Amino acid sequence: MKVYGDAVSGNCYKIQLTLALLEKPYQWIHVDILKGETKAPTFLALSPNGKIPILELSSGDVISESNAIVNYLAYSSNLLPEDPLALAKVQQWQFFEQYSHEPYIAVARYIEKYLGLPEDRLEDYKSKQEGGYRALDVMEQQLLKSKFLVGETLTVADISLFAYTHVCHEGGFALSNYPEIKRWIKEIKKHPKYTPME
Ligand SMILES: N[C@@H](CCC(=O)N[C@@H](CS)C(=O)NCC(=O)O)C(=O)O
Repeated sequence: MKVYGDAVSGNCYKIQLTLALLEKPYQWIHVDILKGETKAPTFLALSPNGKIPILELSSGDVISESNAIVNYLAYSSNLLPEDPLALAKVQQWQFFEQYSHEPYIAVARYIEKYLGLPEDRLEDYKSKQEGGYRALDVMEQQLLKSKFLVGETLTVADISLFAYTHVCHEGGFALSNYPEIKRWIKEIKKHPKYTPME
């Protein structure tokens, strides 16, 4: 398997963390988004949407969208529940991540960490704060009720949400008012096969 990604990207880190927890071997191919490598014709031939991460299987099949890749990798492991209700809850969190969390927290982090918070993106950066904190509030409420996002064991829902939440300070978000999220982050980091983001 080949993973095309950037180790600093949370979407790509979801794949690295899943592969580490499952102890699956893979080849990592670095793609530099700031150099426009996701828009190069060779990359677009693999993935027409021009975004990382992508997973290329030995069959030549290519999967894009981080959460779809994570679910493919976790298939028939204890990270992806079989029970339809638990599976729907996992997917509920993954769709939440893509629509209500990543567009705020990951984008603010991109503006700060990748772009160095340029003056002309400051308003955009600030506009992400409210939505980001709203997403953290939703997570905190759930984590008051259960050890992980879906019940008492780690699932891919946690991986999908952990990726950008544990580095949210890099986008200007503080976790001081979120004790349950801090507990959950510690819990995930304690996993014996945990691998940190670079
Ligand atoms: N929904 C996609 C988002 C992927 C995405 O936004 N990737 C960013 C890096 S984190 C990217 O490739 N940006 C470069 C570009 O758009 O050219 C996923 O979850 O995989």
